[in-house]
Amino acid sequence: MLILSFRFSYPLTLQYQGTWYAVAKKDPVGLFLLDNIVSNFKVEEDGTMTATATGRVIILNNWEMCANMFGTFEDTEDPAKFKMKYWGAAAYLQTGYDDHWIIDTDYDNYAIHYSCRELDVDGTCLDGYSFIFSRYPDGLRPDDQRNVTEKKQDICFLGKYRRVAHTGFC
Ligand code: ODT
Repeated sequence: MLILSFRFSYPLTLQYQGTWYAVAKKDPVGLFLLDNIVSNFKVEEDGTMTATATGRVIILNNWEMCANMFGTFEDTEDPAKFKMKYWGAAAYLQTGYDDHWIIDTDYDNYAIHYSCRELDVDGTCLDGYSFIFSRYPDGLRPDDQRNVTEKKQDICFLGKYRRVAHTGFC
């Protein structure tokens, strides 16, 4: 069962701005971003949050490239839960409208993102993805690692993550 508790209050987004490096990822069905994934969050003048993301993808029959992606976020009643509309710089890249939940962050070191695209009849997640973000490309501090492991368990994704490499490809 998925039980989440959020400890954020407005404005989550201001401190969340800036660069985040994906260091681990639980893939959804139809995996898209492979590695070298870097996101940059920004709060616009009207207060809405936007983000860009780059990452290595393989599309169109084995064509390897860096995808440049853009996203806009809609607030919900929960300050840590957003809806994310996203699209690519080119028409052949993915588009979508996903949940974008921030499970936990300390703003300065780590953030845990979660999105369930499809729920099973029992309320568990049938198809979802999650990113573990760090402010540093080489990973999480040991103190944060412990906390992140606990949260992976809370969202029932423990053991389902793979490491995301940063090789300089993008
Ligand atoms: O890579 C996958 O398998 C699925 C995820 C694709 C979503 C890519 C959308 C990027 C849009 C702009 C940046 C947003 C940053 C979001 C951070 C985490 C969730 C993608």
